[in-house]
Amino acid sequence: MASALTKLVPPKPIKLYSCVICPWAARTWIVLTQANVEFEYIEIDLKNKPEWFLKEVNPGGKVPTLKYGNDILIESAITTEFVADLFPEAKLHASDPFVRAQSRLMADRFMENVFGIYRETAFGGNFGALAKIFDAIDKFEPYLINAKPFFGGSDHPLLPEILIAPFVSRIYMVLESEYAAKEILEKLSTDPKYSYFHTWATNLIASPGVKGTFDKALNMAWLSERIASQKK
Ligand SMILES: N[C@@H](CCC(=O)N[C@@H](CS)C(=O)NCC(=O)O)C(=O)O
Repeated sequence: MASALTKLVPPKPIKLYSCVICPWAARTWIVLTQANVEFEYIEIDLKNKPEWFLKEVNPGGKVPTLKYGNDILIESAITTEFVADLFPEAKLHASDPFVRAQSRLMADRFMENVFGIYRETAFGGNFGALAKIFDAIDKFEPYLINAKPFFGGSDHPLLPEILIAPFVSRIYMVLESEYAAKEILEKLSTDPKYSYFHTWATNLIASPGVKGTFDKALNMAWLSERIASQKK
């Protein structure tokens, strides 16, 4: 991983158009932060998108949008991989091709099994869906290989872990909130069956790139507002 003191300077200036409550944008924000890249962060109000953003940056209007020199890149999986490829010294890909393939499989399985639970709670207001987390972990955990503390024994999260990190932090945020049945987090944190997943997830949430880009209070306020508007 890059030294905390030395910023990685990209060949062309990088601007990240993002929004603090967007988990997709968080992927790119995390990778830039973790790799200690020099970049400019621009917050976009998605409820009131600036005209200049739509006209001059991204007519599609979505975040993340990454500007590299004069070129525009979109789609979080692509912008995130671009940063990892631009800075090989940040070691965001596993060096062993098999480990790299497995880590991608792990992220795919996570998105297939765990992402839906986040969507049901944050967008559907169905907090009962959180009980499905245990079955989802059973399906995803076999691919979480040698996560000590991160995939393949890495001392920092690898790209596939960064892709899922925004959802891990948000699911834990919901589990810690008044909306979730308390027993779920209690079981996750005390039952030995889930200790491998829970330790990995806790380490991921605490890793500097993830922690430094996740404003829990703001995200919680967004969620509460959403739930309140659904009740109206
Ligand atoms: N598939 C896109 C999804 C990005 C996305 O949906 N971003 C949302 C915010 S979380 C957005 O920009 N919404 C504004 C809009 O759709 O107009 C990615 O991975 O980058």
